[in-house]
Amino acid sequence: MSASPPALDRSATVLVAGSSGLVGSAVIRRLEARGFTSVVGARSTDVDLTDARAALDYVASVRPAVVVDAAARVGGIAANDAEPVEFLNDNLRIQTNLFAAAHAADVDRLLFLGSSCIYPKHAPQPIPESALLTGPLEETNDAYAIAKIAGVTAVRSYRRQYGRRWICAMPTNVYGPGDTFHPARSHVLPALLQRFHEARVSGAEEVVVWGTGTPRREFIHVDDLAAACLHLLDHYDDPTPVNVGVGEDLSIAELAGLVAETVGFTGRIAWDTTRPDGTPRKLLDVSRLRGTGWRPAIGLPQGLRDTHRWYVENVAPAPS
Ligand code: GFB
Repeated sequence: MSASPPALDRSATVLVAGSSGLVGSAVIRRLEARGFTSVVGARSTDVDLTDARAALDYVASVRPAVVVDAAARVGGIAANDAEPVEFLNDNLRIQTNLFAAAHAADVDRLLFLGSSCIYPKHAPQPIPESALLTGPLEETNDAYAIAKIAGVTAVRSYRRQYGRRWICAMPTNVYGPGDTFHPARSHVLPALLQRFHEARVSGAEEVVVWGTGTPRREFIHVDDLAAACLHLLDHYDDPTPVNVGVGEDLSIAELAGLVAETVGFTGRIAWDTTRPDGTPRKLLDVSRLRGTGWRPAIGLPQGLRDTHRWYVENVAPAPS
Protein backbone atom coordinates (compact mmCIF):
# COMPACT_ATOMS: atom_id res chain seq x y z
CA MET A 1 0.00 0.00 0.00
CA SER A 2 0.94 3.68 -0.10
CA ALA A 3 3.55 5.55 1.84
CA SER A 4 1.83 7.47 4.63
CA PRO A 5 2.55 11.19 4.24
CA PRO A 6 2.90 13.52 7.22
CA ALA A 7 -0.58 14.54 8.43
CA LEU A 8 -1.64 17.96 7.21
CA ASP A 9 -0.65 20.91 9.36
CA ARG A 10 -3.92 22.29 10.80
CA SER A 11 -2.69 25.87 10.26
CA ALA A 12 -1.89 25.30 6.57
CA THR A 13 -4.00 27.25 4.09
CA VAL A 14 -6.37 24.81 2.38
CA LEU A 15 -8.10 25.93 -0.81
CA VAL A 16 -11.33 24.09 -1.60
CA ALA A 17 -12.31 24.65 -5.23
CA GLY A 18 -16.03 24.22 -5.83
CA SER A 19 -16.95 25.29 -2.31
CA SER A 20 -20.59 26.06 -3.02
CA GLY A 21 -21.25 22.57 -4.36
CA LEU A 22 -22.47 19.49 -2.49
CA VAL A 23 -18.99 18.03 -1.97
CA GLY A 24 -16.96 21.24 -1.62
CA SER A 25 -19.23 22.66 1.08
CA ALA A 26 -19.05 19.40 3.04
CA VAL A 27 -15.24 19.36 2.77
CA ILE A 28 -15.14 22.88 4.21
CA ARG A 29 -17.40 21.87 7.12
CA ARG A 30 -15.17 18.87 7.81
CA LEU A 31 -11.92 20.85 7.69
CA GLU A 32 -13.31 23.47 10.06
CA ALA A 33 -14.66 20.80 12.42
CA ARG A 34 -11.22 19.18 12.43
CA GLY A 35 -9.47 22.36 13.55
CA PHE A 36 -8.16 23.78 10.27
CA THR A 37 -7.76 27.49 10.84
CA SER A 38 -7.13 28.77 7.31
CA VAL A 39 -9.72 27.33 4.94
CA VAL A 40 -10.50 29.23 1.74
CA GLY A 41 -13.50 28.26 -0.38
CA ALA A 42 -13.54 29.15 -4.07
CA ARG A 43 -16.98 29.41 -5.67
CA SER A 44 -17.47 29.91 -9.39
CA THR A 45 -18.38 33.53 -8.57
CA ASP A 46 -14.96 34.00 -6.88
CA VAL A 47 -12.96 32.63 -9.79
CA ASP A 48 -13.87 31.23 -13.19
CA LEU A 49 -11.64 28.16 -13.32
CA THR A 50 -12.42 27.63 -17.00
CA ASP A 51 -10.23 30.73 -17.54
CA ALA A 52 -6.54 29.80 -17.26
CA ARG A 53 -5.31 33.33 -16.41
CA ALA A 54 -8.00 33.82 -13.78
CA ALA A 55 -7.12 30.45 -12.19
CA LEU A 56 -3.40 31.29 -12.07
CA ASP A 57 -3.97 34.74 -10.55
CA TYR A 58 -6.49 33.44 -8.02
CA VAL A 59 -4.38 30.55 -6.72
CA ALA A 60 -1.29 32.82 -6.62
CA SER A 61 -3.22 35.28 -4.45
CA VAL A 62 -4.51 32.60 -2.02
CA ARG A 63 -1.09 30.87 -1.78
CA PRO A 64 -2.51 27.56 -0.49
CA ALA A 65 -0.38 24.74 0.87
CA VAL A 66 -3.15 22.24 0.07
CA VAL A 67 -5.82 22.16 -2.65
CA VAL A 68 -8.99 20.06 -2.72
CA ASP A 69 -10.46 20.01 -6.23
CA ALA A 70 -14.22 19.58 -5.87
CA ALA A 71 -14.96 21.97 -8.74
CA ALA A 72 -16.78 20.37 -11.65
CA ARG A 73 -19.80 20.54 -13.90
CA VAL A 74 -21.94 17.67 -12.60
CA GLY A 75 -25.40 16.31 -13.19
CA GLY A 76 -27.46 13.17 -13.40
CA ILE A 77 -27.84 10.78 -16.29
CA ALA A 78 -30.14 13.08 -18.34
CA ALA A 79 -27.93 16.19 -18.03
CA ASN A 80 -24.82 14.16 -18.93
CA ASP A 81 -26.57 12.61 -21.90
CA ALA A 82 -27.95 15.95 -23.17
CA GLU A 83 -24.83 18.13 -22.83
CA PRO A 84 -21.72 15.99 -23.38
CA VAL A 85 -19.83 18.92 -24.94
CA GLU A 86 -20.11 21.07 -21.80
CA PHE A 87 -19.43 18.12 -19.49
CA LEU A 88 -16.26 17.32 -21.42
CA ASN A 89 -14.93 20.83 -22.09
CA ASP A 90 -15.77 22.55 -18.80
CA ASN A 91 -14.39 19.73 -16.69
CA LEU A 92 -11.20 19.48 -18.74
CA ARG A 93 -10.67 23.23 -18.50
CA ILE A 94 -11.46 23.50 -14.79
CA GLN A 95 -9.07 20.75 -13.72
CA THR A 96 -6.30 21.59 -16.21
CA ASN A 97 -6.28 25.25 -15.18
CA LEU A 98 -6.49 24.49 -11.48
CA PHE A 99 -3.66 21.94 -11.63
CA ALA A 100 -1.43 24.31 -13.63
CA ALA A 101 -2.16 27.11 -11.16
CA ALA A 102 -1.50 24.83 -8.16
CA HIS A 103 1.78 23.68 -9.70
CA ALA A 104 2.83 27.28 -10.43
CA ALA A 105 2.05 28.16 -6.79
CA ASP A 106 4.16 25.19 -5.64
CA VAL A 107 1.24 23.35 -4.01
CA ASP A 108 2.63 20.04 -2.77
CA ARG A 109 -0.60 18.39 -1.56
CA LEU A 110 -3.71 18.20 -3.73
CA LEU A 111 -6.72 15.90 -3.78
CA PHE A 112 -8.65 15.50 -7.04
CA LEU A 113 -12.20 14.18 -6.87
CA GLY A 114 -13.15 11.93 -9.76
CA SER A 115 -16.17 9.68 -10.12
CA SER A 116 -17.01 5.99 -10.26
CA CYS A 117 -18.23 6.53 -13.84
CA ILE A 118 -14.57 6.45 -14.99
CA TYR A 119 -14.76 2.65 -14.90
CA PRO A 120 -15.92 0.53 -17.85
CA LYS A 121 -19.66 -0.06 -18.22
CA HIS A 122 -19.21 -3.79 -17.67
CA ALA A 123 -16.43 -3.69 -15.07
CA PRO A 124 -16.19 -6.60 -12.61
CA GLN A 125 -18.20 -6.02 -9.42
CA PRO A 126 -17.20 -4.76 -6.94
CA ILE A 127 -15.02 -2.54 -9.15
CA PRO A 128 -11.33 -2.48 -8.22
CA GLU A 129 -9.17 0.55 -9.05
CA SER A 130 -7.30 -1.68 -11.52
CA ALA A 131 -10.41 -1.79 -13.77
CA LEU A 132 -9.60 1.72 -15.06
CA LEU A 133 -9.14 1.77 -18.87
CA THR A 134 -9.89 -1.92 -19.32
CA GLY A 135 -13.07 -1.57 -21.42
CA PRO A 136 -15.63 0.72 -23.09
CA LEU A 137 -17.44 3.36 -21.00
CA GLU A 138 -21.19 3.83 -20.48
CA GLU A 139 -22.35 6.03 -23.39
CA THR A 140 -24.65 8.38 -21.39
CA ASN A 141 -21.69 9.78 -19.47
CA ASP A 142 -18.60 8.97 -21.50
CA ALA A 143 -17.72 12.66 -22.03
CA TYR A 144 -17.72 13.36 -18.29
CA ALA A 145 -15.87 10.12 -17.61
CA ILE A 146 -13.15 10.91 -20.16
CA ALA A 147 -12.64 14.35 -18.56
CA LYS A 148 -12.26 12.70 -15.15
CA ILE A 149 -9.89 10.06 -16.54
CA ALA A 150 -7.80 12.92 -17.97
CA GLY A 151 -7.75 14.40 -14.46
CA VAL A 152 -6.49 11.13 -12.98
CA THR A 153 -3.78 10.98 -15.65
CA ALA A 154 -2.82 14.60 -15.01
CA VAL A 155 -2.43 13.98 -11.27
CA ARG A 156 -0.32 10.92 -11.94
CA SER A 157 1.78 12.92 -14.41
CA TYR A 158 2.42 15.78 -11.96
CA ARG A 159 3.54 13.16 -9.47
CA ARG A 160 5.84 11.42 -11.94
CA GLN A 161 7.34 14.45 -13.64
CA TYR A 162 7.45 16.95 -10.76
CA GLY A 163 7.30 14.78 -7.65
CA ARG A 164 4.06 16.37 -6.45
CA ARG A 165 2.29 14.46 -3.65
CA TRP A 166 -1.09 14.78 -5.36
CA ILE A 167 -3.77 12.09 -5.03
CA CYS A 168 -7.15 11.09 -6.52
CA ALA A 169 -10.32 9.90 -4.80
CA MET A 170 -13.04 8.18 -6.85
CA PRO A 171 -16.33 8.53 -5.01
CA THR A 172 -19.39 6.45 -5.72
CA ASN A 173 -22.74 8.27 -6.19
CA VAL A 174 -22.84 11.06 -3.58
CA TYR A 175 -25.91 12.56 -1.90
CA GLY A 176 -26.77 14.63 1.14
CA PRO A 177 -27.73 18.05 2.48
CA GLY A 178 -26.78 20.71 -0.08
CA ASP A 179 -27.57 18.50 -3.08
CA THR A 180 -29.11 19.86 -6.29
CA PHE A 181 -32.84 19.20 -6.48
CA HIS A 182 -34.00 19.53 -10.07
CA PRO A 183 -36.56 17.30 -11.78
CA ALA A 184 -34.51 16.85 -14.96
CA ARG A 185 -30.87 17.59 -14.11
CA SER A 186 -30.25 16.04 -10.69
CA HIS A 187 -28.95 12.65 -9.74
CA VAL A 188 -31.46 9.97 -8.90
CA LEU A 189 -31.57 10.30 -5.13
CA PRO A 190 -32.43 14.03 -4.90
CA ALA A 191 -34.73 13.70 -7.95
CA LEU A 192 -36.73 10.95 -6.23
CA LEU A 193 -36.78 12.68 -2.84
CA GLN A 194 -38.26 15.76 -4.48
CA ARG A 195 -40.73 13.86 -6.67
CA PHE A 196 -42.02 11.60 -3.89
CA HIS A 197 -42.21 14.52 -1.44
CA GLU A 198 -44.24 16.61 -3.90
CA ALA A 199 -46.54 13.63 -4.59
CA ARG A 200 -47.16 13.14 -0.88
CA VAL A 201 -47.92 16.84 -0.38
CA SER A 202 -50.23 17.07 -3.41
CA GLY A 203 -51.94 13.73 -2.69
CA ALA A 204 -50.93 12.25 -6.07
CA GLU A 205 -51.57 8.51 -6.40
CA GLU A 206 -48.61 7.68 -8.60
CA VAL A 207 -44.95 8.63 -8.97
CA VAL A 208 -43.05 7.96 -12.18
CA VAL A 209 -39.45 6.77 -11.86
CA TRP A 210 -37.08 6.52 -14.83
CA GLY A 211 -35.80 3.31 -16.39
CA THR A 212 -36.51 -0.28 -15.41
CA GLY A 213 -35.59 -0.06 -11.73
CA THR A 214 -33.02 -2.85 -12.13
CA PRO A 215 -29.74 -0.84 -12.24
CA ARG A 216 -27.84 -1.03 -8.99
CA ARG A 217 -26.11 1.93 -7.36
CA GLU A 218 -24.07 2.57 -4.23
CA PHE A 219 -24.64 5.84 -2.34
CA ILE A 220 -22.30 7.66 0.02
CA HIS A 221 -23.40 10.49 2.29
CA VAL A 222 -21.45 13.64 1.50
CA ASP A 223 -20.29 14.03 5.11
CA ASP A 224 -18.74 10.56 4.91
CA LEU A 225 -17.08 11.48 1.61
CA ALA A 226 -15.67 14.70 3.12
CA ALA A 227 -14.31 12.72 6.08
CA ALA A 228 -12.70 10.23 3.68
CA CYS A 229 -11.07 13.06 1.70
CA LEU A 230 -9.40 14.48 4.79
CA HIS A 231 -8.43 11.00 5.96
CA LEU A 232 -6.75 10.33 2.60
CA LEU A 233 -4.87 13.64 2.65
CA ASP A 234 -3.59 12.71 6.11
CA HIS A 235 -2.78 9.05 5.33
CA TYR A 236 -2.41 8.33 1.61
CA ASP A 237 0.30 9.20 -0.88
CA ASP A 238 0.21 6.97 -3.97
CA PRO A 239 -0.46 7.39 -7.70
CA THR A 240 -3.33 4.85 -7.66
CA PRO A 241 -6.73 6.54 -7.27
CA VAL A 242 -8.69 5.37 -4.22
CA ASN A 243 -12.30 4.26 -4.51
CA VAL A 244 -14.51 5.91 -1.90
CA GLY A 245 -17.71 4.02 -1.25
CA VAL A 246 -19.66 2.20 1.42
CA GLY A 247 -19.31 -1.35 0.08
CA GLU A 248 -23.05 -1.99 -0.45
CA ASP A 249 -25.47 -1.21 -3.25
CA LEU A 250 -29.18 -1.49 -3.95
CA SER A 251 -31.43 -1.45 -7.01
CA ILE A 252 -33.14 1.75 -8.15
CA ALA A 253 -36.46 -0.01 -7.38
CA GLU A 254 -35.29 -0.62 -3.80
CA LEU A 255 -34.10 2.99 -3.56
CA ALA A 256 -37.50 4.25 -4.77
CA GLY A 257 -39.17 2.14 -2.05
CA LEU A 258 -36.87 3.55 0.63
CA VAL A 259 -37.44 7.12 -0.54
CA ALA A 260 -41.22 6.59 -0.57
CA GLU A 261 -41.01 5.30 3.01
CA THR A 262 -38.79 8.22 4.09
CA VAL A 263 -41.16 10.90 2.81
CA GLY A 264 -44.36 9.01 3.71
CA PHE A 265 -45.66 8.36 0.16
CA THR A 266 -47.97 5.34 0.03
CA GLY A 267 -49.18 5.44 -3.60
CA ARG A 268 -48.05 3.54 -6.72
CA ILE A 269 -44.66 3.61 -8.42
CA ALA A 270 -44.68 3.52 -12.26
CA TRP A 271 -41.60 3.00 -14.45
CA ASP A 272 -40.81 5.10 -17.52
CA THR A 273 -38.78 2.62 -19.52
CA THR A 274 -38.21 5.12 -22.34
CA ARG A 275 -35.58 6.68 -20.03
CA PRO A 276 -32.07 5.20 -20.03
CA ASP A 277 -30.89 2.90 -17.26
CA GLY A 278 -27.23 3.79 -17.71
CA THR A 279 -24.57 1.53 -16.22
CA PRO A 280 -26.15 -1.74 -14.98
CA ARG A 281 -24.18 -1.76 -11.74
CA LYS A 282 -21.59 0.46 -10.03
CA LEU A 283 -20.41 -1.02 -6.76
CA LEU A 284 -16.89 -0.01 -5.80
CA ASP A 285 -14.31 -2.31 -4.29
CA VAL A 286 -13.33 -0.31 -1.22
CA SER A 287 -10.61 -2.58 0.15
CA ARG A 288 -7.83 -0.08 -0.64
CA LEU A 289 -9.66 2.64 1.31
CA ARG A 290 -10.43 0.25 4.18
CA GLY A 291 -6.74 -0.65 4.23
CA THR A 292 -5.98 2.95 5.19
CA GLY A 293 -8.21 2.52 8.24
CA TRP A 294 -11.31 4.44 7.14
CA ARG A 295 -14.98 3.37 7.21
CA PRO A 296 -18.22 5.28 6.55
CA ALA A 297 -20.47 6.16 9.46
CA ILE A 298 -23.82 7.16 7.94
CA GLY A 299 -26.21 4.45 6.71
CA LEU A 300 -28.60 5.12 3.82
CA PRO A 301 -31.87 5.22 5.84
CA GLN A 302 -30.35 7.80 8.22
CA GLY A 303 -28.79 9.76 5.35
CA LEU A 304 -32.10 9.84 3.49
CA ARG A 305 -33.88 11.20 6.56
CA ASP A 306 -31.22 13.95 6.98
CA THR A 307 -31.37 14.87 3.32
CA HIS A 308 -35.17 14.94 3.29
CA ARG A 309 -35.18 17.20 6.35
CA TRP A 310 -32.67 19.52 4.67
CA TYR A 311 -34.78 19.56 1.50
CA VAL A 312 -37.94 20.46 3.45
CA GLU A 313 -36.16 23.23 5.34
CA ASN A 314 -34.20 24.71 2.44
CA VAL A 315 -35.71 23.84 -0.92
CA ALA A 316 -39.34 22.70 -0.78
CA PRO A 317 -41.86 25.51 -1.25
CA ALA A 318 -43.44 26.52 2.07
CA PRO A 319 -47.03 25.21 2.35
CA SER A 320 -49.47 28.00 1.38
O1 GFB B 1 -28.17 9.28 -10.45
P1 GFB B 1 -28.21 9.03 -11.91
O2 GFB B 1 -28.68 10.15 -12.78
O3 GFB B 1 -26.76 8.65 -12.31
O4 GFB B 1 -29.15 7.77 -12.25
P2 GFB B 1 -25.86 7.48 -12.86
C1 GFB B 1 -29.02 6.54 -11.61
C2 GFB B 1 -30.12 5.59 -12.06
O5 GFB B 1 -31.37 6.05 -11.55
C3 GFB B 1 -30.32 5.43 -13.57
C4 GFB B 1 -32.35 6.04 -12.57
O6 GFB B 1 -30.59 4.09 -13.86
C5 GFB B 1 -31.55 6.28 -13.84
O7 GFB B 1 -32.27 5.88 -14.99
N1 GFB B 1 -33.39 7.06 -12.28
C6 GFB B 1 -34.68 6.77 -11.98
C7 GFB B 1 -33.25 8.38 -12.28
N2 GFB B 1 -35.37 7.91 -11.84
C8 GFB B 1 -34.51 8.93 -12.01
C9 GFB B 1 -34.67 10.34 -11.95
O8 GFB B 1 -35.71 10.89 -11.74
N3 GFB B 1 -33.53 11.08 -12.14
C10 GFB B 1 -32.31 10.50 -12.39
N4 GFB B 1 -31.25 11.30 -12.54
N5 GFB B 1 -32.17 9.16 -12.48
C11 GFB B 1 -24.36 9.54 -13.22
C12 GFB B 1 -23.50 10.06 -14.32
O9 GFB B 1 -24.78 8.30 -13.63
O10 GFB B 1 -23.68 9.32 -12.02
C13 GFB B 1 -22.55 11.08 -13.89
O11 GFB B 1 -24.31 10.46 -15.41
C14 GFB B 1 -21.94 10.83 -12.52
O12 GFB B 1 -21.57 11.17 -14.85
C15 GFB B 1 -22.93 10.31 -11.51
O13 GFB B 1 -20.88 9.93 -12.63
C16 GFB B 1 -22.30 9.89 -10.21
O14 GFB B 1 -25.30 6.75 -11.69
O15 GFB B 1 -26.53 6.61 -13.88
